[in-house]
Amino acid sequence: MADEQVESRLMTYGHTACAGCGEALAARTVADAAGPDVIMTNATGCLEVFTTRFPRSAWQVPWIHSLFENAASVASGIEVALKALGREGEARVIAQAGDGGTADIGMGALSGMLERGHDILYVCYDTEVYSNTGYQRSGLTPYTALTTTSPTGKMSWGNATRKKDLPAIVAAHGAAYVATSSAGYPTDIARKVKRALELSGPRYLQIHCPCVSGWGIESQMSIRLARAAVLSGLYPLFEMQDGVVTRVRKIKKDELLTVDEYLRPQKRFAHLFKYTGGTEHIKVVQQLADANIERYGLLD
Ligand SMILES: Cc1ncc(C[n+]2csc(CCOP(=O)(O)OP(=O)(O)O)c2C)c(N)n1
Repeated sequence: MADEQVESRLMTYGHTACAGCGEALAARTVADAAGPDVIMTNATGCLEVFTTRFPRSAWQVPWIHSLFENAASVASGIEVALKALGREGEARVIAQAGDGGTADIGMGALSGMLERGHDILYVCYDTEVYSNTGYQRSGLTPYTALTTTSPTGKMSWGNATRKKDLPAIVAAHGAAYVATSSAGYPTDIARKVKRALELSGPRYLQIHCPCVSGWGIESQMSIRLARAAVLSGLYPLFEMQDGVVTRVRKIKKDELLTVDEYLRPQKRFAHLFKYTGGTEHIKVVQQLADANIERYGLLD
């Protein structure tokens, strides 16, 4: 990373995230890349809780939390208020939420924001689970992951559904810019935030963020696993403008990993390696990764 981004200026010390939290790393990268002339809204969730434990705040920019479901609506109100006051040149508006706040309960508010064409960058920190309330599944929880509401057992191999293709859903609204990124690649996050802020209209950035306690991993594994998701094809990194994929992060042949290497170190996938029949489910996950590699042309 560039030197000036090593020391975070805009989301600073004083927060209470777990060691190795992907969301904290991603959020401070977003804040520093965006710069000080922003107003941020935040849905209820880990990021809100760990950055603003009363009486402290880790945010050095104007920041507001209201409810779990309405980060996009509050941001919409701020954006039109700035326009009404003739002050839209003074600050860009960024809405932030977790995957539950985005793909589930905040989906309607996000859809409205996109439909009305607000000039907002919406950032979804995708921990693939409701981290803040004890690891319930969300619409972005991957196939077979163990969560407290998709338990494993004789009748269940964990989460039975696949990840909702939210970037495609957002793009179908006619969003100006849609991108995915990963806490494993902070320079990629920073570049995409800057690119998004050069554009106007509704923009969406979804960042894959390891959750140490929710995924059952060691803190020091966080970045390595975020990268393994990308390098196996399970979490493709791409950019779309006006509905068309304009750029992907290619996987070099010698970087390519099997999904095994991503799944195995995580307790939420331990059942796949422990019980007879797990191999069949790992094959399905590998097929999902292969389909991404094909769809986005990820291999060099
Ligand atoms: C209407 C409403 N329902 C439920 C909650 C409880 N709640 C607060 S945060 C949260 C989960 C947040 O998960 P996510 O959006 O994925 O963010 P994360 O904590 O993973 O960053 C839930 C269920 C709430 N605050 N408001």
